[in-house]
Amino acid sequence: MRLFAAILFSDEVRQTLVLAIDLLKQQVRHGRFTCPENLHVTLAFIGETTRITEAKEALRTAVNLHPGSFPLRLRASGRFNDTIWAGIADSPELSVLAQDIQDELRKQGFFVERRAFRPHITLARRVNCKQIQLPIPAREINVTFVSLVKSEYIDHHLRYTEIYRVNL
Ligand code: 2AM
Repeated sequence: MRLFAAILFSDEVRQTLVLAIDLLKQQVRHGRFTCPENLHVTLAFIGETTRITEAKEALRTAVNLHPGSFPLRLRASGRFNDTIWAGIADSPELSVLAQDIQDELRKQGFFVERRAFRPHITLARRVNCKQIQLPIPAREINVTFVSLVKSEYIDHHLRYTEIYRVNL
């Protein structure tokens, strides 16, 4: 299955992001908007694998290196080409957590790309608009767990399912 490690959100945080997506929908003609249950921050992309036990072990080991839950703050929106995202304010805890998860996955033999970690929450892809005005409330998120998430296409829709969770 196709897997990634991520931070998932409470209904309240998702609601804030859904309001931003609604605002975005008013400004663009086309786009593939992230559905509320799929909103997340990717910490490490694992890709196609059958080695689920090892992926869980890597997540557990990395999380055990950390002192506990920590706050994140939503930040202004931005874009990579035609992808629109909500930003995350700089967080040493988040960067170290993502790095440790990636390192533990590598120790377990997974290939994880060494690209710079730029935490974001994808709100929409394939958006055809030059300028967007998308304020994001600077709300705080308390991160209390990390998830292993399965990604699949069902009836042409992207579905993410949490298959494992480790509390911080
Ligand atoms: P995103 O975090 O920018 O939205 C599941 O596919 C998640 O992993 C998506 O959230 C996606 O991007 C991210 N992802 C997909 N392919 C990736 C890759 N090759 N490297 C890093 N992240 C990837």
